[in-house]
Amino acid sequence: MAAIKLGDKAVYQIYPKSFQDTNGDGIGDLRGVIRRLDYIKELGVDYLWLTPFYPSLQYDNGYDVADYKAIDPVYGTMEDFDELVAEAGKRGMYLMMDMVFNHCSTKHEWFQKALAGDPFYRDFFIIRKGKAGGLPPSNWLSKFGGSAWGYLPATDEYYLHLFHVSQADLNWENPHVRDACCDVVNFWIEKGVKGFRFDVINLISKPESYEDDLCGDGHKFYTDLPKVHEFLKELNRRTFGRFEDIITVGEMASSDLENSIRYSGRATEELSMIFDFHHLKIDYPSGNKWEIQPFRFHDLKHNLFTWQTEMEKGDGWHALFWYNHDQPRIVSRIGDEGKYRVESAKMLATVLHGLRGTPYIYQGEEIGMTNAGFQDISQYRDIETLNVFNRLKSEGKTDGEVYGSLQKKSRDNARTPMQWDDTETAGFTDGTPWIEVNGNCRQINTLDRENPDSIFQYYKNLIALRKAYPVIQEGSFVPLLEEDPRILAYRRVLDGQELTVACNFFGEETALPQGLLPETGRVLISNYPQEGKRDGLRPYEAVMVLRG
Ligand code: TEU
Ligand code: CA
Repeated sequence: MAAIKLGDKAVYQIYPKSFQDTNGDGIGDLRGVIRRLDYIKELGVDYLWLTPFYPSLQYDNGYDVADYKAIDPVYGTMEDFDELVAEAGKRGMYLMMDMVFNHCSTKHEWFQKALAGDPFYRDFFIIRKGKAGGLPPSNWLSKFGGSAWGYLPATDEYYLHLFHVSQADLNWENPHVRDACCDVVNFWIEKGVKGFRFDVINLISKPESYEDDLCGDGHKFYTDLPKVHEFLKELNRRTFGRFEDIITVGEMASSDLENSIRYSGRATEELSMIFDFHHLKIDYPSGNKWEIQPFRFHDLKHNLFTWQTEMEKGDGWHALFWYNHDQPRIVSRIGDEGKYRVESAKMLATVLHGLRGTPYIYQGEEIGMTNAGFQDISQYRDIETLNVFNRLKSEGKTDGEVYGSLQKKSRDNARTPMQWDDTETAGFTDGTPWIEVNGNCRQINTLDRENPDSIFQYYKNLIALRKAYPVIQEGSFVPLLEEDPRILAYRRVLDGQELTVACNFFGEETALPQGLLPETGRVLISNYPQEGKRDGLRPYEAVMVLRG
């Protein structure tokens, strides 16, 4: 298993389609990433996770992979890729590839051969007869709406697709599927890739029989099945686990603590770390993502505290993140995208970067980018959003309700182009961007990053602090002020050193309990000038103090 240290690393996530276009077709490309490597390097990160740029029909923006070992011409060539690896390497940064192994595109040759009747490839997928009365094998729902079973008229059968109808689930019980996936990972390792992110990897094991879910969408039948651990151990042993310097992260959809600890524990030889999403479900407590609810501070705090404490006890390891290409921008979601945008962006960064785990920064987070603010369905691109729009409309929701929800929840919120400068297309493209640029690029862009008060400098400083202080890398987590309605505070402790983090999550000043911040401590970072005595926290104030 990789013996590589995780606590001093940071990862930058790139959504290539929206990062930097270099040929004027309005779509970001690999040469665009190469062009911006110096910018990324300035931040001080170690790894670049790029979401999929393999050949794909782009129904799900590349998560419908049609060939795992090639580059989609829209993004560039294999030579561009090799150059990217080499250029990143010169700057001390490594690539993390996105491996989408729960499903592949129905245009992938495996599925095409299965459709043509090849029994070898048929067994790569989960194909079943329907139930009497023209019903699919079970009532499970796809994550993007509708049945999770796609109909195959030629044979009157169904194939499982937990996501879009163009994404057919792979049959991990079949050893040839596992061989093929190992082969893909080894292919990219040979190209110099040093990191892997495994898409919805806790869903790869499916039950022996397909029963109806009488009280849900079916996810309890395929989430965290015991065999996932076996499959991951095998993948580890046959691919990345043979090397000391490769890191891995599993995207865990609704995984529980016990399984998360096993996926990421050092002793279990599965993955280096996991993304869990429990801290982001705090604004749809009833489980319906599209319902508008204010975020519940107490739930957020309780969630972070429980997972930090329990993961440490079990020796699991977290990938720390506020959002990614599937989630709204965090400053719009639980910060303040208006008056206190800068303060709240820095505050949220402080909370996250002080925690135990490896921090991930999503492109644009380091300049405090906000939600898209799209007002019309023609501006949206995401398949999930388009499906939900139709569903909500057919349920009789008003335009106000539907757009209210999309503007807060759509995945497109995080997918608008990176805001490099204050021009009309934000420096992203010379052509027409595939998705509209947020008009606030006039004010929010990378041009002010030299300013010592910029959000960019703040992120840079947080990453540098992590690299400098073992207490941030390895310290034990101690929750503080569990019941305080406005402040999130915790301590990290290591070898007599004590790091205290205290953050005000709201736009009003709040009292700070006496003695919480050590009087003798040194302020490592804060989003406000620190002088005089501390008896309160200003709006969205964050402070990190070290003692010892
Ligand atoms: O996401 C998996 C996932 O469960 C989500 O975060 C998903 O966006 C959500 O369920 C929709 O409500 C991963 C990828 O990150 C995502 O972009 C892909 O669409 C998905 O897998 C399928 O490959
Ligand atoms: Ca392009």
